[in-house]
Amino acid sequence: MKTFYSETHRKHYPPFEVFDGGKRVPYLENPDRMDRILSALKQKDWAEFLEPSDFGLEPIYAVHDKDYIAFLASAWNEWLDSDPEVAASPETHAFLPATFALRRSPHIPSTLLGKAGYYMMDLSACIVEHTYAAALSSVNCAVSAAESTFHTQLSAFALCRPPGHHAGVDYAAGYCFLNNASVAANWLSSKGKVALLDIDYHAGNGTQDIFYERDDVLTISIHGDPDFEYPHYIGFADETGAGEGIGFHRNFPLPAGTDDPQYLFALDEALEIIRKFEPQHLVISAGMDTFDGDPLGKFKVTRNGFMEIGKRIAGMRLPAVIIMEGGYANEALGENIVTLLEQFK
Ligand code: SP5
Ligand code: ZN
Repeated sequence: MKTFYSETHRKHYPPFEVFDGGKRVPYLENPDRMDRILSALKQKDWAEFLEPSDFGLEPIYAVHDKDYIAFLASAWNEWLDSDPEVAASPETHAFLPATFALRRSPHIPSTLLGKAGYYMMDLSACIVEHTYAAALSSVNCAVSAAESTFHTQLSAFALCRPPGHHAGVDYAAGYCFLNNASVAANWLSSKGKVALLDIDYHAGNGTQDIFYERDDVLTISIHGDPDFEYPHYIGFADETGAGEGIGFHRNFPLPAGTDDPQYLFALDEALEIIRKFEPQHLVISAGMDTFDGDPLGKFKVTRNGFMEIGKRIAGMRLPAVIIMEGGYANEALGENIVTLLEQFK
């Protein structure tokens, strides 16, 4: 299976994030995640590693707001220039706002911190010096995998870091800056209908926002109920699309403690909806944080569960672009994603 991967992600490694209660903790979405996946994949003879191609900004602008991209590109340097304390020890800092926009008025402030509160949704999408470069290379992995899948009609893997599914048209959130899966799905949508299935533990709010009013890309997310879980304000069952897109988004919020049988029951319903839609291509937002023991998750999906999930999705017989999202139980992460991928080869 073609696996698109770039080393560019390494320099995006914020020194901390902020958890509930204002607690500063080491950044959970770390480069070690990729090392675990790489070493598990390298033990398999079916994984073929490829550098992504550079697709430039056009496929990104087709999904994201230009001013938001300009903010991402310049935020770190502007912050460095504005604060001597940051400039004195940049490696100990991460750029985060301390205020958040309600977005009730159309005004986007002209200043750096005003923009930060507008374009950043929480305290885990920290920006450091090379965040933008890493986000661009992550998107390029996703589009490269989409292009490969389109040309070969075989499933491909985009080993993306940073992840993407929490990033919306004009905002960063939850370790995500550019929505890799959405850029790939939108790129594929010019070739025919696309279904995007999000199996990360967290609701794919960014993806939901991006395609909410479209009927050519069906989006489905299976996740921890936002009533108790991040991202809290989106991902409920009654959000099913708007305008042309009514009926083309579905959420499956599941309770804490969800185990393999409960998960697979929801998955089967999601796959049935996808079958009826008759897409040309499938995009999978593959987060492994549903795993029993993930530090950010409350589900109990097992290694065997990932095998069955992979089997059932692969059983759709659709060329799939599999995009890496979350998953923070690093010691199990490599084997978990390999177990899922193996079902597609
Ligand atoms: C891509 C992805 O999986 N992003 C997830 C971002 C989640 N950020 C959550 C922050 C809230 C942390 N709550 C910590 C509970 C630890 N027991
Ligand atoms: Zn997640």
